Amino acid sequence: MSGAGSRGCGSPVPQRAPWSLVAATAAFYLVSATSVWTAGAEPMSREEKQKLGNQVLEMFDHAYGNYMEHAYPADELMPLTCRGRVRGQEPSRGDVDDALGKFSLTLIDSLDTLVVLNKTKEFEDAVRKVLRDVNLDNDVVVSVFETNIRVLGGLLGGHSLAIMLKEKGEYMQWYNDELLQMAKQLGYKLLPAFNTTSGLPYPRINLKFGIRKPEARTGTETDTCTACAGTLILEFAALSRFTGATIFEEYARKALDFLWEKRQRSSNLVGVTINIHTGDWVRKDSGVGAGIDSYYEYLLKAYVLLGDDSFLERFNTHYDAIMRYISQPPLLLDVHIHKPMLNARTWMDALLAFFPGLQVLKGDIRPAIETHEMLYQVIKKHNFLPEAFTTDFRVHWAQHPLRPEFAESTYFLYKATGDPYYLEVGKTLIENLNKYARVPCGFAAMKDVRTGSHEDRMDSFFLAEMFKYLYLLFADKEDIIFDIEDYIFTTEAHLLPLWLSTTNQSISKKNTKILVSSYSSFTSSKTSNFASNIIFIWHVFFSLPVITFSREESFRSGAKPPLRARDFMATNPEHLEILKKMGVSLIHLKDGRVQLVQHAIQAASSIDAEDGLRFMQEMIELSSQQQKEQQLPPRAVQIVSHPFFGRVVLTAGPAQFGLDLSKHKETRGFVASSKPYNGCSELTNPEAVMGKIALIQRGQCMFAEKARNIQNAGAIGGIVIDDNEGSSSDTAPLFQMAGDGKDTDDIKIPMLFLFSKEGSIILDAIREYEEVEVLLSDKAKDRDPEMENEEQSSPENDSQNQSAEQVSSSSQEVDLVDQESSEENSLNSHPESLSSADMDKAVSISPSEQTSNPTENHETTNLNGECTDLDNQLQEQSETEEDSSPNVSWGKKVRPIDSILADWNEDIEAFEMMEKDEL
Ligand code: DMJ
Repeated sequence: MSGAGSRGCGSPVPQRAPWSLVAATAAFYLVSATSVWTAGAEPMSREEKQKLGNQVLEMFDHAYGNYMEHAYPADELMPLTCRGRVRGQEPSRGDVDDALGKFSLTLIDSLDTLVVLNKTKEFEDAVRKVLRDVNLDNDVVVSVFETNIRVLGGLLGGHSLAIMLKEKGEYMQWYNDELLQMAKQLGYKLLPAFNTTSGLPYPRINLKFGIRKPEARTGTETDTCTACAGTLILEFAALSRFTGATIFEEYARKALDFLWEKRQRSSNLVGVTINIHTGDWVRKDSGVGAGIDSYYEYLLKAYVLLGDDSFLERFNTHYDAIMRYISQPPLLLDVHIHKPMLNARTWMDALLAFFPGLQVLKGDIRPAIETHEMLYQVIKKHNFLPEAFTTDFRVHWAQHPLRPEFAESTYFLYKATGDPYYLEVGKTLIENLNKYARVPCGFAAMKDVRTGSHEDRMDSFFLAEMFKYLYLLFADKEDIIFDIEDYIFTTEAHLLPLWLSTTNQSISKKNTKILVSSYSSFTSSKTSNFASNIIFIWHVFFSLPVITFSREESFRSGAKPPLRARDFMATNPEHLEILKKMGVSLIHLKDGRVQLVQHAIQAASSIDAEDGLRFMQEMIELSSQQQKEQQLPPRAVQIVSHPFFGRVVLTAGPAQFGLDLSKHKETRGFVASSKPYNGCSELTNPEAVMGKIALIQRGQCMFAEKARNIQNAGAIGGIVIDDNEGSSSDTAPLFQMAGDGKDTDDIKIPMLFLFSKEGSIILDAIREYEEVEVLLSDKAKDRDPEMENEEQSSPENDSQNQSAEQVSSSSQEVDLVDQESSEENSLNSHPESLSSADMDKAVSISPSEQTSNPTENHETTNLNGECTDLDNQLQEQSETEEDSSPNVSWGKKVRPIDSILADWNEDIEAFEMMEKDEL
């Protein structure tokens, strides 16, 4: 179909436009989007729509079926390891895990999707399972916001459709409001969170113990995000109106009233984070994405559902402010609530993609079209919407946890305009999901949209929202067994019946007004520093008062420590002894890195303490020098053999030596474990690794030594697997393997590093399938599904049997695509990420890798604003869709290395600027 192409917004915002040009390009964009809208796209046939609808059904079955088979009753499916994510049994991911309450989250979140997708029988089964298996009384601390939108909303959506089905007379005849009773039980469990003077809820609650009791392990928080406090009214009001228990709606209204009172009075904007006790804005940046998004959504939808004009008035006031300050069509850029004419940052986050959908609900279609189109350009460039992206559409945060917001807006825009263009957009979303996110056991979030690597997570909202919106997009009225127009979508796409507006209306009159003037203003806390997410490898604590020399003088005298940093080996007992004498202690971190801490007071003498300081200084210098020398982006290990067929992509750390995968084509081969497994001596099984990619365990000797040993045995590449059990790139910052301080030019094969969890995916695959073939590259390669069979029988696959002599030429390192020197390609070093003193010297990598998913959870405080120098950021780039897309067929197409490196450079720059930023 020509629809998608006909939109004609190929480069809406010139990639290299300096900031001053953005307004001009935005104007161009407006004209472009509008003219195409009126032109329209070719209509899509009923058959094509049905085909796409069926595809959505099949995809849902794949996601839901794998969850039910391999994960249930766990909260979520881990699609790479094909098992359930049980909180406490997996390494903590921080705030993201607060959505998991050991209450079969994905099942509850999927309930009403089953009905929308016409899976009534499955819905009936699912409801029975919820009633039979789900316990809401677990001793677990959960996010109030997430529990409300996903679990309370899921139960209410399930209840709404259960009673609809029951009334129809065929299904659910046995149903007697059991889901509603569960919802009520959960509602009461959440109520203690509102026990604050402001009425704003605590961000977290213990399902069993509530808030304050010592056993609760929560209740000391002071801040929450605006969306966290302002996204309760739909579920709470529905609960009140369904049950007659008015307290829920009252509490949610009170929180909303408070937020309204606290809006910045001159700009009418709200900040991202608020102090739940004082009402002071903690973060004063303001946008329509992470941290605020669904607050606005719920004001408008509360008006729709509850028919209370005050909500509409508030929404309209905010909306005017948004359109005045934040909307810079087609962009939506955060501003400061007190200085709304000043942008707070130059990037946008993925959550704001819901906004065009909300604009449709408001009836403001034109800006909705423009912003949606802008977002679609970003998606066309990166296949998915990265968690954050710059005004010139580069990646700012590279993850994509299969968020549904863009599909949501696409659906609403299609409903509003009837323009078949949006069907084509939906088709692209389906294709991309199948092409890049589908794995044998479900759909995996993208860890990095640039490399195409996966994360072992499939969030419940993917089932609650994505499939609903995609299915509805292609469905005709007769494809759905009820009238969707009778319902409103919550922020999690749960369905609440509009007839609730005429139930228990008296509640709306009991509006509790908060006297905000009585709250004294406290000194507002400083914006939390983004850099605090970074794990500092070296911590140096100087206890200068106990020693008698002047540090500066001493260093100036040029004295050398008895042990030079460059010579230090953590396995050398003599070195450890010297360290001890100097008051330097070694702390082995869980993820395998080592922290060096110096307490001068613990040194044997003041001279030793002085030496210790010099040693630490040298270490810091050495490490930052190493950082400067080389900062490489992460690499990908893609499993290409049956049954993975390239669908599982693992995030790997690069090496500062050996074949540079960013300059050469990928290396492909079968894997074999080396013996000894640590690869620290001559291999005793050279015949097993010859022509293959050797698996070696981390530890015992230098990375370079391992590389030499496997290379000598004829391996065409190596994968070092972390020996720290449970380590994972989901939870630990990736690093690059440093050389051994000597010349490593003799190492010709590519070497990559995998954390233990990713490594065990390969090891498990070997156990199960024996022959496992992988591709080592800088970016996962697309795979045409039809090629799967061909691939298996391809003579190319015989390459793994190549002899040792053939290794360097046959490891597919042909087509040197980038001749730039590594100096030109190397990225700026990152000041916080310093090198490890582990035996295998490791250097931290990529700030974006270290960025915990900041937009994931509304309670996060990671989204600091920044004012990057756009002239620097908008570097040379001529990115056509073609050359920036990872749609690289197997080993044929030249990779867009410039684009990848530019993206990485931008990450580093943005990251560094973020630290400087203070709002
Ligand atoms: C969903 O859980 C909800 O839509 C929420 O409002 C924010 N976004 C996530 C999915 O991205």
